[in-house]
Amino acid sequence: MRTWKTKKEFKKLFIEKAEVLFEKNVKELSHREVYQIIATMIKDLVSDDWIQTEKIYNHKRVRQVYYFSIEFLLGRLLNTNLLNCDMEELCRSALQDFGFDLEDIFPEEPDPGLGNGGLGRLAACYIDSMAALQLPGHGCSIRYQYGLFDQRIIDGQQVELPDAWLRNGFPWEIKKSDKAVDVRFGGHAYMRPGKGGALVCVHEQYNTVRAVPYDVPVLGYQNRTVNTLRLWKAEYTRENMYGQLRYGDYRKALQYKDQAQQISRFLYPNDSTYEGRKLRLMQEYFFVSAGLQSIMRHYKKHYGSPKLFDRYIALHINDTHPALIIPELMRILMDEEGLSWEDSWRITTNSVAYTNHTILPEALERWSIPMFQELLPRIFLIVDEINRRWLEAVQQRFPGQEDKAREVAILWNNQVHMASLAVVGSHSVNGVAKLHSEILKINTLKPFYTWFPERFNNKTNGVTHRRWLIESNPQLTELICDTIGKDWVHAPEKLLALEPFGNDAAFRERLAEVKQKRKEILAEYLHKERNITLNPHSIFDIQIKRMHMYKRQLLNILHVYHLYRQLVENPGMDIIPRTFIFGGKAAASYGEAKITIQLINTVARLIDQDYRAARKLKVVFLENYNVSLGQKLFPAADVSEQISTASKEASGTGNMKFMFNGAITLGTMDGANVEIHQEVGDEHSVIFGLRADEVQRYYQEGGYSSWDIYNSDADVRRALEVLEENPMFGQLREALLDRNDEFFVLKDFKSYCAAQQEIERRYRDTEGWFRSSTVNIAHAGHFSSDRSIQEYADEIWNLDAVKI
Ligand code: CR6
Repeated sequence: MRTWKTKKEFKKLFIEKAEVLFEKNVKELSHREVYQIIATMIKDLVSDDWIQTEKIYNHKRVRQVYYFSIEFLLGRLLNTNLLNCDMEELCRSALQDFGFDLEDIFPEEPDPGLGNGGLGRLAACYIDSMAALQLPGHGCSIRYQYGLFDQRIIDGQQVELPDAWLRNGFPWEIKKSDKAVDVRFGGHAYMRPGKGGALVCVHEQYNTVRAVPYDVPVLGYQNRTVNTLRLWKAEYTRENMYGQLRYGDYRKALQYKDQAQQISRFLYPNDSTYEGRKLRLMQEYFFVSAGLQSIMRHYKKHYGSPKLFDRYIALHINDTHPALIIPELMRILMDEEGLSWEDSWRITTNSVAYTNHTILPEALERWSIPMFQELLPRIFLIVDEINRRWLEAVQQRFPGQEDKAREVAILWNNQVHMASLAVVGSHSVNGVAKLHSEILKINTLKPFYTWFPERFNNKTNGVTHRRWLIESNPQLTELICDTIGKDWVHAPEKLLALEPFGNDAAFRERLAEVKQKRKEILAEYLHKERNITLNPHSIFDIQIKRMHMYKRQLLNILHVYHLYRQLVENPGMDIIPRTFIFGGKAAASYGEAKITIQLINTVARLIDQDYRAARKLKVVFLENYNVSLGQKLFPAADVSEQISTASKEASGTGNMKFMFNGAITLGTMDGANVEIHQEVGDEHSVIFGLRADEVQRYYQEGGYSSWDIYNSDADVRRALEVLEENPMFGQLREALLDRNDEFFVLKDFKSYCAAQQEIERRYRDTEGWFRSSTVNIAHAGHFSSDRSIQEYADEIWNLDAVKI
C-alpha cells in the first residue's frame, strides 16, 4: 500500500489520486472530490495499522467485545480521523498549497444518519472511546441505505424527505464480499430424534438472505489502534430466487427478492417508542445473526473450541433491539456446534450483557408470537424452551404463585417480551445513569432484581470529549491547554485542574471572549447558510434533542410566550435579550411532537412581527438538527435546557456536551442531570421542578389535577392562550387539561419560570457566570465516554488494553 507521512508525499499521492479517481488535475477538483480523495488517502494511511491491530488481537488471543447496536450515529468522520491520526495540520497546509481551505472541505461530507438520537450517538461515542483506550472492541450494525429523514420546515411544519446519504458513496467503508454470510427467515422448524436418540432440529423451506459486511475503520486517538465497525447490507441470493423460479412461481420469487433487499433499506425513524413492524424484527434478527455467525467463524479459526467462547468473547447489546443474540447464540452452539443445552446456556449467559435505555412502557419491545414464530421458527423454539425452563425455576421457588410467573415470563399474553429475554439471558443488566439504574431496580425490572440482584449495575453515559470539545471547539481547547497543559486530552478527569481558574479574572475574561467568539461563529453561519439573523450579545438558550412530549419542549415555548406577553404589556421591562434556539426531529407519526414544532414556529413569528418584543426576544427552530449542526451549537450555548419530566429521561447526553462547552444547566432532577448537579452543586447549575419520586407517586395515585392549576394560576391561563392561535393546537391544550397533563408541564410551570429568572439574575453577574462556566468545564471530565467505557471494560467485559 502506497502511503504518506510528509507533506511532500501527501501532495504527490493527492495528485495521483485525483487522476485515478476522477481523471482530473488538482485545479479542476470540486470540494466534494477533494473530500473523497482525502478520505481515501486516510483509509490507505491507516490500512497497515488496521491489519496490524487485528493480527495482534488474533495472535495474542486477547478477549474482545462486540458492541451490537441497531444504530450508530457517527457524524462526519473526516475531521475526527485527521485528528486521530494527527494529520490535520499537514493536510491543511498541503491543501493550502493547492489553493483549498480545509474548512471548506469538511462540510462536503454528508452526515451518515445511521441513528435517531441519544442511543445511536452513544454507540458512536463508545466505539471512539474503545479505540482511544486501546481496547479490543468492535461495533456491529446495519448499513441502512436511507438514514433518518431529512427534516424541512415548510410553513412552520415538519416535512420529511428521504435521506439518501449514500448517494455519492461512503469512502470510509470497505466491502468484504468474501465475508458474506447467509441468514434464514421463515420455513418450518421441528425436533426429531437424531443419532443416538438425542433430539436434533430440522429447519426446512426457509428463505435465505445474504448479509454482506462493509467495514469502517475506527481509529484510536494517536495510538495506532484501528478497530472495526462492521455494517451489514442485505442482498437476495440467486440460489433462493432460482429455487422459487424452478417451480414457476414468479410472484413469489420477486416478492422474496424485494423483501430481502428491503431489510437494510431504511432506518426506523423512532426514538424511544415501540415500532411494531415485521420489517423491524427482520432487521433485528438479520444483523444479530450475521454478526454472530461472522464472530463465530473468526473465533473458531483463531481461538479454537466453541466451549471456550465466553472466555474470549463478550457480546454487548445496546437496548433490546439486538436481544435475539441470546437465542441465536444458543442455536449456533447447539445446532451447528453440537453442544448440549446446558453448556450452550452457560456460554450464552456468560457472554451477553445488556444495557437498558428507557423506562417508557411504550418503548419496551414486544413482538406478537404468531408473527415471531412465522418469521423465525427455529429461534422461536429456542425462546419457548428458555421460557419454559425459566418459569419452571420460578414455580419451584414460588409454588402455586401464578402472578409471580406472569411478572417475569418471556412469553406472555401472546407476546415475546424482549426485555425479559435480555435480563434472563445475560449476566449483567445496567441502566445509563444512577437515577435510571435505581428506577430499574425498584420499578421497571423489580421482579427480576429480586431474582438476580447481582446482575444489576449502573454505567452512567458519557460523550467523547475529542469530538465534542477538541474538534468542535478549538478556541476553548486552546484556552484550556494554555491554562492547564495538555494532560486532560488523554485523561479528561484532569480538567479538574481548571477549577481554581474560575477565581482568576484574566482567565474568566478569556473564557468570555471564547464564548462570544463561538456565538458570533454560529450567528455568521446561520446568517450565511440559513438566512437567520441572531443577536450574538443576547443569551443563547438552547434545547436540541428529539422532539418528545416527555422532553417538554412545550414547557420551554410556553415560558417564552409568557415572557412575550409580559413584554407586550410592559415594553420597558428590564430583561437581558434572549435567543431561544430549538432543534430536533419528530417521528413522522408522532402528531403531538409535530404540532409542538408548529407551535414553536408560530411563537417565533409572533415575536418577530411585534416590535415591542423583537428587540429583546428571538425564537428560532433550526431545521434538520443533526450531529454536525450540534457541533456548531454546543460551543455557542450559554444555557443548556434539560427539562424532561423527572424519571423519564434515562440519562441524556446532550447535557454533557453542553457542560464540556461551559454552558450552565437549567434542568430537572432527571437522568444524568442529577450527577451533573452532584458535580457542580446548586451554585453552578439551576434545578427546578418535581423530583422523580414525586412524579412516580402522582402516577400511583392517578395523577394530579391540571385544571386546579389552570384555575388558580393566572400566568398559566394566559400562557395557554397561545394554544388558541390555531385550531391545531387544541390537541396540546387537551393533553394539558382534559387528558390531565401526563408530563406535568403545568405543574412545573411556575417553578420553571422562577428558574429562568434565576438564570437571568446569574447572567447579570458576569464574574459569577463565568466562574460557574469554568466549574462546569472542570467537572465535565467525569462525563467523558472514556470514563464510561473504562467502567464497562473493568466491571462488565473484563477486558484489557492492547498496545499496538
Ligand atoms: N432516547 C434515552 O431516552 C439516553 C439514551 C442513551 C435513550 C436517553 O435518555 O441518554 O437512550 N433511550 O442512553 C432510547 O433510545 C431507548 C434515547 O436516546
